[in-house]
Amino acid sequence: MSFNTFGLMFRVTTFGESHGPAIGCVIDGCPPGLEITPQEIRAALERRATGRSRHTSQRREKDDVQILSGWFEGRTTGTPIALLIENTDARSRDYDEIMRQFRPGHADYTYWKKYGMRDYRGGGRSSARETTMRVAAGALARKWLNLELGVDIQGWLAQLGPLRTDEVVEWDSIDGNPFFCPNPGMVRELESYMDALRKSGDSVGARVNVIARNVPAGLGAPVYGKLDADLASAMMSINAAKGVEIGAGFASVSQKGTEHRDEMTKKGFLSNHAGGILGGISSGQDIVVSTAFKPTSSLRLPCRGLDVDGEEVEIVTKGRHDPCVGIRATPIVEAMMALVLMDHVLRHRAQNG
Ligand code: EPS
Repeated sequence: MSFNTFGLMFRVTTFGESHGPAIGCVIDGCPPGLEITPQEIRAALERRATGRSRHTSQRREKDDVQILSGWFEGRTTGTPIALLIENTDARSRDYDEIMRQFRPGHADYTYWKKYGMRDYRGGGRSSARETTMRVAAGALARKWLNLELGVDIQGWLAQLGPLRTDEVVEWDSIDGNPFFCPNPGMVRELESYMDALRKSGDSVGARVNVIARNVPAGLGAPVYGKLDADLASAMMSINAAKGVEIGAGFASVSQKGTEHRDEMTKKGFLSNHAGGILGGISSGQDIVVSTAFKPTSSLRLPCRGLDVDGEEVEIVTKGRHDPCVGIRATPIVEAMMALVLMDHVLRHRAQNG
């Protein structure tokens, strides 16, 4: 049981480590005939890449994706699609000093406990690098969903540390700044906050939201295949994710039933506290998911920790780390939304025709 595969009908298996020779994925179950080019996948990857601004990791990867199979004359063939990206800018010596140490707040410790060994270079598969192939696979799902059903998926930064960033939402501005911030009036404040944070050597968490529009009603199954459960699982599977809310989420706790219920009229629902999902099945309303990302645990500020012999050591992490991994998470949550919806559309068709 190794669990590197995601989805039932649109199945994505990812492989590779941050500092290994390459990362890749195999997508099985993609419908034939989808027109897609490597350039389209590269464009999706570019939005997630490191080094796009001074506010993210300065590692420079080209993410030059190759399509190795399942694609002929510009279209998917229905056979397994293999995608591969070579790692070209890993600097493994940065990790020499923590080879035998566990960074507090990092998966170093639990990987060691589980496997009795770990690829300490760049965190191996616990690295944000692993999310690259989710975005690559997500590009196919997203395109298919849009062409087939008109589904439109958009993510945004909702909060960075203490700064709420979506009190004003201008959809067209999201891709025009390095934070995926929908409020152009907040960008300067975000820049100053991040510049000071980077200087201090610390890191911070973030909240990233995603909305899917034009999702047909009826996706998801009543009990064990709930659409919201699968979305929550998908978002929680992103490295550094610590919480997921669907619709009103934890705000539902303090709501009254009269407030939470989304009243229905001939013109449609009057609100969307359900986040587009009722009883695990899509209602046809927008699907809204919010994901919390923890602060990056790889810090140059010294802290107390243990080594593999159980000895107390002072830990300092070198490397080119993101001071806020949530800044790059918007394309990742969009990809996970696309992958889950695609899988559920195919599941729905398999049962209901
Ligand atoms: C990461 C640490 C940095 C990031 C990396 C995620 O890499 P390195 O191990 O080389 O210092 O650059 O992100 C990517 C390479 C990427 O493509 O997302 C980490 O510890 O998660």
